[in-house]
Amino acid sequence: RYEGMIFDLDGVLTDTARFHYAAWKRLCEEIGCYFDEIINEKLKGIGRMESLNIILNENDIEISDEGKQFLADRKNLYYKEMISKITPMDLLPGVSELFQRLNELGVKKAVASASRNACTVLERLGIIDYFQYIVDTDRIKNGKPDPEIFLNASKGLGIPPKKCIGVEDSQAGIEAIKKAGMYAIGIGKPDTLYKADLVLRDLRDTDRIISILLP
Ligand code: G16
Ligand code: MG
Repeated sequence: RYEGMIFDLDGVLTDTARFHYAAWKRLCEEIGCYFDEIINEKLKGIGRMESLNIILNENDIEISDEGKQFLADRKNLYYKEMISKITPMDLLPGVSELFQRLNELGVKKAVASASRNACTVLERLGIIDYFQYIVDTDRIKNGKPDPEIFLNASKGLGIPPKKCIGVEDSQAGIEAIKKAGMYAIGIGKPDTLYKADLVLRDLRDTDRIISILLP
């Protein structure tokens, strides 16, 4: 049986993925950059500065480090404005029920998000106390698809990777979970998350998830 579940935040527990998209879109419109859903897919689970680098690369734009910092800060300002309105109503379907079941079963939970805004979002959602461990992104040297963030979470929970299930909505995240040696549940579409062991539309099918946890 599995003893721990490690959750990504954006796109798994709440739909902040659309806020990241909207914030980048707004920035790109201001600076005359092209940005679409296809580029956005590559940014999921990827850190802020690396995301900006991907956008600038796609547009063949080169700018100074100070310029990049300015743009990344600006995007974050837009993003923070958007997440300031989050409430517990913004939890994605199935999350509350799943957490309750996991608590009853004594399954430990952690958050492995690349976002520096993760704690703010978890607090606004009212779920921060559900987690035994939240990865501090500042301590992670290599972002997803490197397994470091998930290995850190398993260590933080005190549960070996083999006994953990990781849940992700991004390609980079699924790759990270698999490299960490965990069972991977993808949230989204099977064609983009084909590396996952199981792909679900959301976390609503609690019975299915429990049957994997406790075979
Ligand atoms: C999230 C998002 C990414 C975002 C990153 C950094 O990762 O998926 O799109 O670029 O966090 O966020 P911030 O700019 O708030 O530090 P995850 O791992 O939660 O999906
Ligand atoms: Mg995500």
